[in-house]
Amino acid sequence: MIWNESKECMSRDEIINLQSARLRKTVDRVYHNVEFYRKKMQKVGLEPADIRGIEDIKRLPFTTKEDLRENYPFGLFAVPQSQVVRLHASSGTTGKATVVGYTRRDIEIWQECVTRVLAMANIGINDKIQVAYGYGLFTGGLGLHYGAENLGSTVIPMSVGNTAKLIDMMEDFNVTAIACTPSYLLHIAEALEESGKLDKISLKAAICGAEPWTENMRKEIEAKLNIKAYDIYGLSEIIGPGVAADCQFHNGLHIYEDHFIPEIINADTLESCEEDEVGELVFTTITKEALPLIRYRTKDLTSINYDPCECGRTIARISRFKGRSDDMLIIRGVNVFPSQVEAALLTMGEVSPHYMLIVDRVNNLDVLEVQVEVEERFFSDEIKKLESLNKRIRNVLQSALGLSVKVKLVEPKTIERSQGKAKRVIDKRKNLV
Ligand code: DLL
Repeated sequence: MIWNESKECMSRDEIINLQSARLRKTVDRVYHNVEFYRKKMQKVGLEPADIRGIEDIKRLPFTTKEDLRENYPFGLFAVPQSQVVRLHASSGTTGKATVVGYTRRDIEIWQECVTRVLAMANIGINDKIQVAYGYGLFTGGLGLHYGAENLGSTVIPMSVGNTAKLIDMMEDFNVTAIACTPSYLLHIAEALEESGKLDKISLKAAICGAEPWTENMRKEIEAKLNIKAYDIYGLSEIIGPGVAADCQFHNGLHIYEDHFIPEIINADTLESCEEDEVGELVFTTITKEALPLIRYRTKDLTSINYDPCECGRTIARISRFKGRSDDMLIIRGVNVFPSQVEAALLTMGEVSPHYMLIVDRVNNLDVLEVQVEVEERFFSDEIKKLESLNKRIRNVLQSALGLSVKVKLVEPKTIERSQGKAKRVIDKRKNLV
């Protein structure tokens, strides 16, 4: 039995009718409550009544992260502060932090979305789940926490920072599920192996997200830990984790279309993409009260498909993320995403999923060096074996990227482990003038 069949298995007509009604309400509310939207709509001669349904969504102007920054902290809020029960904020590493707010109803909706994600991963009241996303302004910790509590699972609010303790509790409490970034889960897997506790744990499922990861990485994690790993997507601006997630068929991430209308656009022309064509994901929130967002450009690159899934859900699916448009590296004119490197590396049995991309400019030429961790034994073997592995990796990467790269094989544990979002790229060109 699917946990919320009535919301996830509607016919396309029912979805469109529901989205249209909610969109009309949202547009009306932002027009009357948020000066920013009123001015933007007036500029293009739009009134709320012009938006009759989702067929008119394309007439509405886009919203961007810059708009949120320019209206920092609360300029885009659509309710008075007295109705805001919680604030979260992005880290602001690339500029001023973006602040997001929630009414009590928003929190309930967010909670329900995360609950649906967990139910989709077959997690229930008999599960004990360690939430090992950061707690605090980041939406990962509290987002997963309340979703799991709402579902009725037993929540262990680990946060990040103490892997040894996490492992002890995993063993002592018979933890059955964990929510954390995929890179942190790899680190946990490594630590479990080292401590000899890998076969003493009862873990069966992981809910991983907050950063791009490939299908190969998902399978690698499943094999290492003998568990099922699921992909959860979300972003603070839209609500936090729980905007979309995959089911047991791992055939794309189901979007909760009763709350968020997705669009895929060509980032250059801003025109809509065809079904299954990769472009930038855009969301309009249709139930959020405190911070409704109209056609918010996520910068995340994916494609959309409307065919019903094998699991029975009819809500649209987005494909695994290729990355973010601002993560794309241009190396000697070739577009490279870190996810392509990861996918290619993990097709080879002998390399670990720990890698780093270092981009530099030498004699006016871009150079991409890929550092990859390989097992200790390669370093103790004769040098020939190391050279031959290096060559094989170079060839695999060259055919995957269409670009020649330098490969540096490094010893286990050389590449920094992350407990939150992994940093996989060092672009030294940014420091050049
Ligand atoms: O990362 C919310 C979250 C927490 C999602 C826990 C999943 C689990 P932000 O910090 O605002 O929010 O970052 C959002 O992270 O636009 C994507 O670029 C990236 N991202 C999130 N989930 C995935 C995923 C949280 N499953 C940004 N796959 C997004 C790929 C992801 N990228």
